[in-house]
Amino acid sequence: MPNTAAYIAEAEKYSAHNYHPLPVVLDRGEGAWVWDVDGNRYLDCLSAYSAVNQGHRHPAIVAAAKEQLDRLTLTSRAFHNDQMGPFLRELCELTKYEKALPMNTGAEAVETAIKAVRRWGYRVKGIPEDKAEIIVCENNFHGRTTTIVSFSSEESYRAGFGPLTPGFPMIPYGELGALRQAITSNTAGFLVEPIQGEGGVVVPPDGYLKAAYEVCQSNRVLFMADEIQTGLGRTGRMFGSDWEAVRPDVVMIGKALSGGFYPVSAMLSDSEVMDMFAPGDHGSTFGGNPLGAAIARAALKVLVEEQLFERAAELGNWFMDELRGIDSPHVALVRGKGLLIGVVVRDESGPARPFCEELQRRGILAKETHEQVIRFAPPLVVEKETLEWALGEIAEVLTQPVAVG
Ligand code: IF1
Repeated sequence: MPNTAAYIAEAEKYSAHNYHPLPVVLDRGEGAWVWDVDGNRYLDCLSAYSAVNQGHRHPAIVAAAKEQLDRLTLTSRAFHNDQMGPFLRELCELTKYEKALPMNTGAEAVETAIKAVRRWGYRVKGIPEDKAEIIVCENNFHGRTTTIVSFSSEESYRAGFGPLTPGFPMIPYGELGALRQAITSNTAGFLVEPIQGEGGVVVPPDGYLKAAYEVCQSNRVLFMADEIQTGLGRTGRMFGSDWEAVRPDVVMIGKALSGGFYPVSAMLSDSEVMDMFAPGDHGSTFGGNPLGAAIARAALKVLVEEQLFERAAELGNWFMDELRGIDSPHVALVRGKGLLIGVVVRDESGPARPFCEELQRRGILAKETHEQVIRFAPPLVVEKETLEWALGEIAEVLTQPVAVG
């Protein structure tokens, strides 16, 4: 049986080198836990970047997936299927939007929103042809398509992939004045993450989202919230925007919409925006397929029935306080909301990566983001006792005298 090194060598040989994973090869997961090919157990503190909020292989989602696999997997949108309608109704009832457009990946949901909002800009707001602008924030992460990387502020995401898509003025995140200044009569939308995930778990100043929403509203600019990472309970509410009682005009969700079983994403809005699409204008072979829809229905049900939003809020508050209580020479600050938490490592202590490697040796999988940030985002079903154990390990790793590695 091949061992860890052999699996890694094989992947290195045959895959594009677009990742630098931790040296662990996983072959099983259950709840908050995953196992590697050598039988070692780890607490998953990444949750596949918040896709497995419901925990690995949640039994209710497994059951729904199996049942659907035995009936029908894909029809394409050329025909109706008996899962998509109920899925979209349940999703709209839960999120209180009039319409939902199902896609697969997060990036596709963002692309869908960009298309809808641009068209709304032309047809409803009256922006002259090809002049529509969508304001974005520095340090954003919205996906990897050529259009989306066109408005990334991260050089390596863009370099060599041009020509880039125009129409995305960029402003600093969290600065209201910059938003006011950037808006023109050609501004159709403002695209923002309620908390910047990849950006290093950056929480904007209190009141920013609410005020930004109001600025958008008074200028007829659509407020577009990328809730792909912050949504569906991760921050302790259904949406990150809920913390400031903002109801975005357009919401993008993905990741945990399927509990990590299958790529399912969606754009949510009311009819005024969604009705910009007519037959043939947009679509996807797999979007709205019965397997994905059945899985997403079960995944949403788990979030509600197990009250995972509330659980993330409670556990997250406590966990973040405990992390802040660790007297570490290496930690600059701890920030986040709910169970989306970033521990920022001081520059003098070196990058976050060696801390993640030491955590791995102790049975905790966390991934660094932006060099200096260790991200803790366990599945929302994680037990408090498990986090208590993890805190002991984390405290030891963060209080070792020299940066480990
Ligand atoms: C990778 C990051 C997280 C997202 C937000 C859209 C998307 C994402 C707010 C696109 C995706 C993923 C992509 C994944 C790593 C991961 C990530 F570090 F890259 F930024 F979570 F923090 N909007 N984020 O976070 O969704 O098309 O991937 O389904 O390796 O690119 P997708």
